[in-house]
Amino acid sequence: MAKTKMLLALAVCFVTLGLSLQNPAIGQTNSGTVRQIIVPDEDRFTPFAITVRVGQTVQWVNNDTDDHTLVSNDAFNTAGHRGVNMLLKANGGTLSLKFNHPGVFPFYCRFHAMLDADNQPKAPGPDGGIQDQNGNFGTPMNGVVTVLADD
Ligand SMILES: [Cu+2]
Repeated sequence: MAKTKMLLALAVCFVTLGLSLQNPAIGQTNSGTVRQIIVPDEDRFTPFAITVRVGQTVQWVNNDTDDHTLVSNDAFNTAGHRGVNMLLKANGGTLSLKFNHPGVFPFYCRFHAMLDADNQPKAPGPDGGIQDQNGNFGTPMNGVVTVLADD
C-alpha cells in the first residue's frame, strides 16, 4: 500500500514537472500582450532581459529625467529591427517594436554605453552605467529581448 502511494505521488510529480516544462513562466502565450521595459530614474533598462513570443510588442518607457536611446546591437541581433537607433525622450517617452521573427534583440543606449570596435562592453562592472573619473563606465546601459517562435 505504501509503495502504491509513493508511486502515485511520484507520478503526480512527473506530470506536474512535465506541465511546467511545457509552459515555462518566461514565455507569454498571448501574442497580443505588450511587454514593457522601463528606464527608472537612473541609467539602466529594467528588466535587463525579457522573453516574448513572435507577434508580441515590446514597449520601452523612459521614466528618467534624462533622454536615452534605443539602439540595436546589430553584431548580435537576429530578431529583426536591425539598425534601430531611436531617441527615448525623458519624462515618460515611449517606443514600441513588434517582433515578427524569432531570435535575439540585444540593445543599448548610445548615451550611456561604451562599446569597443567588436561591440563588447569596455568596462562592465557592478556599479551601473555611470561614468567614473577615469572615463570608464560600469555595466553599460543595455538589455536583451529574446523572441521565441510562436508554435
Ligand atoms: Cu541612456
